[in-house]
Amino acid sequence: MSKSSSTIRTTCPYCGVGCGVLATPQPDGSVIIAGDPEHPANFGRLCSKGSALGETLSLDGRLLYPEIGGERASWERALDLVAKTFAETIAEHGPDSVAIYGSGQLLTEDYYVANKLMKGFIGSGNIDTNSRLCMASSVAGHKRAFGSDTVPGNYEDLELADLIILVGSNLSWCHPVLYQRIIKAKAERPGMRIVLIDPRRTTTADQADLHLAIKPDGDTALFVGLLKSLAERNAVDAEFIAESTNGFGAALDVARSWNLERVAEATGLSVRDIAVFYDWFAETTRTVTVYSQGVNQSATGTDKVNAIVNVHLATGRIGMPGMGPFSVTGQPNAMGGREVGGLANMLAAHMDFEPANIDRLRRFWRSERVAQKPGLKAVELFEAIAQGKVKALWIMATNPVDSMPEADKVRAAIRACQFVVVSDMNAATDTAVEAHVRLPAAGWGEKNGTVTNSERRISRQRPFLAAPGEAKPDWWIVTQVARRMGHTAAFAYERPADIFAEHAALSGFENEGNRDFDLSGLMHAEYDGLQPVQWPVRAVRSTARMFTDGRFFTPDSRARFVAVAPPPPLTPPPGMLVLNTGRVRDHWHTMTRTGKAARLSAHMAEPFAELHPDDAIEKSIRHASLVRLENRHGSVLVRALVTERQQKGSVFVPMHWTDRFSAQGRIDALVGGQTDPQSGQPALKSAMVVAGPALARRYGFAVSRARPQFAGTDYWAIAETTGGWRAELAFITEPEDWVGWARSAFGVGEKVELLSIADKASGRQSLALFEGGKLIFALYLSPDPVLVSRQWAVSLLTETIKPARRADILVGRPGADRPDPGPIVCACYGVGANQIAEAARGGCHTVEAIGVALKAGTNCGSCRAEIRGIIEVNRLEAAE
Ligand SMILES: Nc1nc2c(c(=O)[nH]1)N[C@H]1C(S)=C(S)[C@@H](COP(=O)(O)OP(=O)(O)OC[C@H]3O[C@@H](n4cnc5c(=O)[nH]c(N)nc54)[C@H](O)[C@@H]3O)O[C@H]1N2
Ligand SMILES: Nc1nc2c(c(=O)[nH]1)N[C@H]1C(S)=C(S)[C@@H](COP(=O)(O)OP(=O)(O)OC[C@H]3O[C@@H](n4cnc5c(=O)[nH]c(N)nc54)[C@H](O)[C@@H]3O)O[C@H]1N2
Ligand code: SF4
Ligand SMILES: [Mo]
Repeated sequence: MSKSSSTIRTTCPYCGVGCGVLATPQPDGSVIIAGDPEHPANFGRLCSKGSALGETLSLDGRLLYPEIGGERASWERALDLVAKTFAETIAEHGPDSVAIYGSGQLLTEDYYVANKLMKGFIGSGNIDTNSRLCMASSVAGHKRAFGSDTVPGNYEDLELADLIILVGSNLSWCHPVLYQRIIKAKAERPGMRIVLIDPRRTTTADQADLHLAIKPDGDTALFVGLLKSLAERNAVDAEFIAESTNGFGAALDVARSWNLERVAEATGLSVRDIAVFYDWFAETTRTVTVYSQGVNQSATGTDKVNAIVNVHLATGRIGMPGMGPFSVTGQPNAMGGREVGGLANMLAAHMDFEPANIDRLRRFWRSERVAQKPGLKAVELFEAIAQGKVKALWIMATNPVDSMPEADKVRAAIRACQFVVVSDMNAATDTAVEAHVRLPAAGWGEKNGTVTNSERRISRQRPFLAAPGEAKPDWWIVTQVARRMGHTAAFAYERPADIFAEHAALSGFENEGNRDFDLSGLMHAEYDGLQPVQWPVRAVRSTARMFTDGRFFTPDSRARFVAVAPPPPLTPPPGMLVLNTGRVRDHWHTMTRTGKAARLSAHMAEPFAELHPDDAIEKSIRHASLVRLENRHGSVLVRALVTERQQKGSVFVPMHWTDRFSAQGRIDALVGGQTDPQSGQPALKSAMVVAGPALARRYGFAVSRARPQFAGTDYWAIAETTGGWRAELAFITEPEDWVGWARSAFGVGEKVELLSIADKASGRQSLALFEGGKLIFALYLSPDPVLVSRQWAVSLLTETIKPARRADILVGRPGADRPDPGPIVCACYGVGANQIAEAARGGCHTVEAIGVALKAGTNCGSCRAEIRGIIEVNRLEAAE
């Protein structure tokens, strides 16, 4: 797309890759979205989620006005109430009786003022963020090793590397544009190798030269064993160790007993595979180790981080092109949050809670109330709320009722809390519906500020839409409350640029190069036109790589080895499975935005549990039937997906489904509150659960024009489609009257007659309503999972239907001229699995050939790994 005069340069609000986006509003209110060819994170590429951003901007479900107790209120009243209640609570019970729970989806300017209010002027450390669930172990690991929370490298290093090790990262789905950059570099330099370390065979494995399907939490053992192996074969950089580090001996002492056999036992990997990995690492100088939630979200996450960093320090592979440990961040502004002190144990500008730093802030902010000690970390915070110790809570841009461990307890704690404020774009998230005060936040496209991506690059998010209703940006809301609490001068900002200038000034304040985070070169930068830039930026120059001189931010400037000992293996109690949780390609977290885009919802339309075939047989769980997962914390009901990709003994469930989209799909209801002792990050990937079949008497599938209501139905999952909704259903107990059930589910009055057919022999039954040429709803019921083509049924909602077709529709039979495209694989062009399989059988044996034939995979490219998988299977079938 060419850039027109109304095109705005902004940044994608999803993952930490931080892609530049060109947004061009159209006269009809729609917005054309394209990748920014000049942005150094993506050079014009976007993934499926980024490409579909224009489809998530509708006002459906938006919170448009402030509300108190569910009633519309003026901003004046709502802000007064929040300020007054916070002030009174603090006056009566002290500053630690209040808290803010924020998010890596706030912009840096929003985050800066929230932190300043809590730590600088309320005087409590009680501001924590969903980054505690996300990056806290990386932060703790960085600080132990480097003395600062510094990501050393940049994206270019991934293209320059000869060996890329992906640990606990499903990069192809979670950081797709970065993944594509790697795959392109590998295509150009086939000598480049990729190793994936993940218990599951994800689509990221498809391009890996070696996939190590490690036992859950086996990572520390694997990297400790690697340290020993490197030392033994003299593959360490003795000079770097001597000049630039401390603690090598102690780390090696712990590692000595970890020979290949012991590592094999702890990781479940073969000695041969481990040896290949160790050989590759030893012989490849240009090595980058990328890690993500399979590392961080663990009870031993910080140790995993340091086990990884140790091998990079031992080989001196840090701070150089194509080398380094690389924690890729999840949220668009996970890094920005860390920079402003969004974590309860950090102060602003990457400063720790040390007396000199507290005093520096006191002087800089001119406040005598700066918090003296760290506040409560997320899991502790919600415990303190449950215990009534924290009495007023303000939640911003996060949905803890779905995303926190022990999610049912978190919901109960929020319900029991005396005063809960939620700032969100949406009115009815599972968290917002529990709030006393709801504040309408401006969202992406409306907000103005900065974010920092995984490679320390600060980019602007610029507005191109007016905020709807009375929605306001988060920085404004916080500033207004702060002023009403009496802090007028300290929060006199008029615009985000004022906040950014102060943030940059603080980072440079008394910073003689002894603190990593320094934006002093941007203090007077022209904010509106700010180009993407990597920090530190001292005296104008930006810094592409850190630690290039072998100096670190510890008191003696040396990096530290941490003597980490592998934990005992994670063994589920008899009869239980390890619950692994994470993401799917086309949804973002609790789906408040991606759930609005039909093409994103088409990729995976219901919550599921991936099980290994052996576990499925043992537990009598059939593919596509229902499975109940439970433990003492809670229970979920999801679809069974039996697959060899899953490791035996564990089950994978996505984190995305909430009470808005499913009957019983909130997976965090089952995750316990165990945390890493260093970082306080919860172990979100290793709960223990019992899995068993849930015997559905009847399964259903429906499409409908209006959003259906299934309250009381055992299993339902709904997804938005073009023209309406689709729903998967299952009934453990059946309603007595199907017609009555359908009327209430689809909102059809008594007087309207429904079409219906039933086949006694097969037990199949369908109900439908047509109005003129329109299908209002169609419901298919069957004793077995319903086989009707989903794509076909969905397409009926946008077609004009002649009366003659009604009978075929009732039986669920596409016309002979309408082959079933199958589940959508390519979200951009709506190409289904059956179409790709057909083309593969017909001779398209490469992803490129499929692209020429069907266009699939030719836009964002996020589906290319899946296309490759389908080609493989069908080539084999064709050959048989
Ligand atoms: N499509 C999509 N992309 C996203 C997001 C999204 O919601 N949707 N969210 C963003 C955010 S905030 C984040 S934090 C990132 C997360 O990005 P990732 O960390 O890549 O994603 P996850 O799926 O959470 O987990 C990654 C992998 O860790 C593996 N794993 C589990 N246990 C272990 C273990 O013990 N060891 C190892 N080595 N691996 C293990 C899981 O099997 C999983 O495949 O994604 C970002 N990008
Ligand atoms: N079991 C399990 N649980 C997990 C994870 C896992 O892998 N497994 N991953 C964890 C991780 S890494 C993360 S990051 C969290 C994510 O979990 P959450 O942060 O809870 O998920 P989101 O859906 O991103 O919530 C963001 C909310 O902010 C709103 N919002 C969007 N933009 C704005 C804005 O500009 N201002 C305001 N005020 N609101 C806005 C959205 O509508 C939405 O309600 O989940 C964590 N929980
Ligand atoms: S990779 Fe996709 S989700 Fe992540 S920033 Fe880029 S376009 Fe957005
Ligand atoms: Mo995250």
